[in-house]
Amino acid sequence: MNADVVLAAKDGCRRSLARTLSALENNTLDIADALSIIGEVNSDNHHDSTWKIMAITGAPGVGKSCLVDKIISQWASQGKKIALLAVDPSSSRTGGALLGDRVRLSVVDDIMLKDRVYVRSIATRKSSSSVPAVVSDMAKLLLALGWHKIVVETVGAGQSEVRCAAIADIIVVVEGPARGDGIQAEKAGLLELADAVIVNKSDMVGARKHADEIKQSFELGDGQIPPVLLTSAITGDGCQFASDVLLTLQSTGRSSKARWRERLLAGLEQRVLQNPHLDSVLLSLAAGSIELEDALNKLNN
Ligand SMILES: Nc1nc2c(ncn2[C@@H]2O[C@H](COP(=O)(O)OP(=O)(O)OP(=O)(O)O)[C@@H](O)[C@H]2O)c(=O)[nH]1
Ligand SMILES: [Mg+2]
Repeated sequence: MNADVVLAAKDGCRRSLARTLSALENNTLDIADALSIIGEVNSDNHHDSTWKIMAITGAPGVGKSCLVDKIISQWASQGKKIALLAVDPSSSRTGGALLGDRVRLSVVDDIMLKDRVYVRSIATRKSSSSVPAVVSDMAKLLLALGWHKIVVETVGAGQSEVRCAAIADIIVVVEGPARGDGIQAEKAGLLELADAVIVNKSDMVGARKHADEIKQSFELGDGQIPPVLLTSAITGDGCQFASDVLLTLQSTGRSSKARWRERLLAGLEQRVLQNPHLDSVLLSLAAGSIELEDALNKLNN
């Protein structure tokens, strides 16, 4: 990749930014090289001791995108520059994004705010890197380019998506109202990672009850209990309060061990995927000439 494109991205050219991020996604640009091209940027990030990368995750359709739209608008109107990385659950079988009909964020059409907001979808099915590694590299690049806060929206279903959340400094889990079949995030293993929980769709019946159930579930465990907030991304109820709470949210001690476990596993996966012998080891496994244990030994160095 041409260094001029990276430098143009640094100068604020959105098209060059998109190309630079694509190059990270396609493995034609290494994050270390990108950072050295950019050099030290003059940003006020150094004075901000709160989180840099926040993940918003939760079951499909709970209203993550609508909520992100509201929250980003609040922060952008306070002068923050926010980049949203929306991880598209893509299928390697169909080769396409499953959710083609993502909601369009109103904040990107807001004349006053759009210069402070950048939105990028990530469908990394073509990449030889693991998805969390790509998301993490993109977030690092955007921070180096002077974006203040990176928000990663990822569906909290499936291991790879959960690991995308684990690259963040703080994780916000979104739930919908009670459906009578328990806490969705708990089933997906997300609650242990949560630094805050938002029960969205508070305009619908069962939201308050569900928030109480989640609080009770936290009280049964040990460690610091994260805030459990109610919002309606449609009416706007609770969104201002949620934005304020999230902006200064600290990671809880109880979530950090779970987060490091996911990061560790993602790192091991990345190491295997980038091993130059992967292809030949897979062929040997398929031919039955080596055992799984041998393959693991070959790849794990
Ligand atoms: N009643 C009500 N509907 C909502 C609320 N927030 C979102 N919705 C609706 O829920 C649907 C899904 O919203 P999205 O924001 O796309 O949900 P999401 O969690 O981002 O969905 P995926 O990205 O597909 O997982 C849309 O039809 C929204 O209009 C809310 O607070 N109340
Ligand atoms: Mg969404």
